[in-house]
Amino acid sequence: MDDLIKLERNVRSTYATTLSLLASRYHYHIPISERDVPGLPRVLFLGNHSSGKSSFINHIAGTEIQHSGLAPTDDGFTLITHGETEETLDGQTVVTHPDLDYQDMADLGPEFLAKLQYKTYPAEILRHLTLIDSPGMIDSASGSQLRGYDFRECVRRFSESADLILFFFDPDKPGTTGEAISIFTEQLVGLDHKLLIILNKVDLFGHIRDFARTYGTLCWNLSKTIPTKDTPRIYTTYIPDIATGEADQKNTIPLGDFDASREEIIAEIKRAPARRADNLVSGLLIQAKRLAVHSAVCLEAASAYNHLTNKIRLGICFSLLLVGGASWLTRTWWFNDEWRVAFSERNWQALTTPGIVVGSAVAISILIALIMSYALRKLRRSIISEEGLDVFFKRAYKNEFSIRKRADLYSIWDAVKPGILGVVRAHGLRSLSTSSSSRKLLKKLEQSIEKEIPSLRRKIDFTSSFLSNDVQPDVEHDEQPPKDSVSLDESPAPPVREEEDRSAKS
Ligand SMILES: Nc1nc2c(ncn2[C@@H]2O[C@H](COP(=O)(O)OP(=O)(O)OP(=O)(O)O)[C@@H](O)[C@H]2O)c(=O)[nH]1
Ligand SMILES: [Mg+2]
Repeated sequence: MDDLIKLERNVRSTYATTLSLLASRYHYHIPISERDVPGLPRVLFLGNHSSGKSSFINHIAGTEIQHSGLAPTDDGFTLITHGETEETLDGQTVVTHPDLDYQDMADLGPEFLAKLQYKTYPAEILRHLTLIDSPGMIDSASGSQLRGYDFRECVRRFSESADLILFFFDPDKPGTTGEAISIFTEQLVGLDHKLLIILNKVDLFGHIRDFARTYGTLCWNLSKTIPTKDTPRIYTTYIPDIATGEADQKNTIPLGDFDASREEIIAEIKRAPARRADNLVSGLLIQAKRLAVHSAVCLEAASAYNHLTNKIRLGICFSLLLVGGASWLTRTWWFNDEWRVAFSERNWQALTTPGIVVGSAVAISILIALIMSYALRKLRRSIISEEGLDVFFKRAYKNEFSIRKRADLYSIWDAVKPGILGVVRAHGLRSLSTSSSSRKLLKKLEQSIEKEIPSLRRKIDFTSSFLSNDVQPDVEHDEQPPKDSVSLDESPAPPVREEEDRSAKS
């Protein structure tokens, strides 16, 4: 677990040292949620009511932490993690406790906090994880009125910060409930990489036909709500401690395969820290690559613009020098006695020749100035158009494209282009740095994309220690709790994370 904390620190320091300065120079916004979910890896249990979420938590913890029952049982979220003793904290304390990383949940409202609980239990599996139990979903169009808080928003928040989401169904409700449908189509969009769908209580099927019918109904309902090409995998399982009595009497389907499925789910739960590590590094890598393309194209466009404005400036200086030189060389022609006398006598007719020369010189200068400003405006407009930026993108990566087709670069470019357009429109091309220090920062970023960032993930070995632990409670262990878990009777330790945060931000 120390490895994961170290990795988090390394990821934060890479954000602070390699990314943030370049990002501020090119007005690149690094989304906070993608880079920073503090605390232990989180596993979120979602699903229809009475589908067995709390029972599954009790099963993997090896003891009854959560109440379970046939009627809707949980009406609030419960955060369950390791502690030397069994303790329960209320929601208000959870969001104000400096050592717990849930301060951002405070704005979900007093009704949500009134039903939020934080439980510690000395179960070994919880040493490296926080399990989040949720209220079951119901078939009500107005869930928020029923619960008193915005359930969907809470699900969205917990889902975004979770490393694994388990979505439970049971044979009674293989058709998704109203709430489940809207959560699949709204709150869980884009999170399918960390979503496992579970059909629980399969021991209740009296016959294989019933199982097939229910499984088919669930697939059908999911295919309508999850907009992916393939039907998602459904883990089919049951909880043995609960099922035995009934299964002995009426079970006609062999339960062996479902045991294997349950073991797979538990293995995935134990893999949550590894998922967290992967998510941290891949999130950093994605941001770093996007920032590199963003900065490279900004640099290219700003350099081209500066190059042209410099040329124009040089042209103006050259013309001024030419005019000055020509005037100097022809000074005897300009300042002859005849014109001097005509000027003092206000005899404009006699000054027609020099007047025409001066007038045409001024007219030509104005014309040149107008043409140049028009050309500059046109150039600026062409740079800040999508097509213009495409040209600079290709120019910035001409070496890479000359070697092979880089589809990955194009997909990053698609994600980054709207941001660059916004930046040049809002801040202008002049605001973008073209200094050698910015080029050095970009080079450093590109080097860490190649070597340092991928090597962060390699340093961790998740196959050791906690991944091989049994799913049994271990009340009498002597080890100290990990740094992230909280002993509730102790006075709060210094908030290490906040310090890190501050240093990362600075
Ligand atoms: N036969 C059988 N019963 C189960 C299984 N899992 C859970 N149950 C029972 O189903 C009922 C509901 O279980 P809970 O764990 O309370 O379900 P929940 O999803 O937490 O429900 P809510 O908190 O209301 O959302 C309880 O009576 C459990 O004993 C299973 O695999 N097989
Ligand atoms: Mg429950």
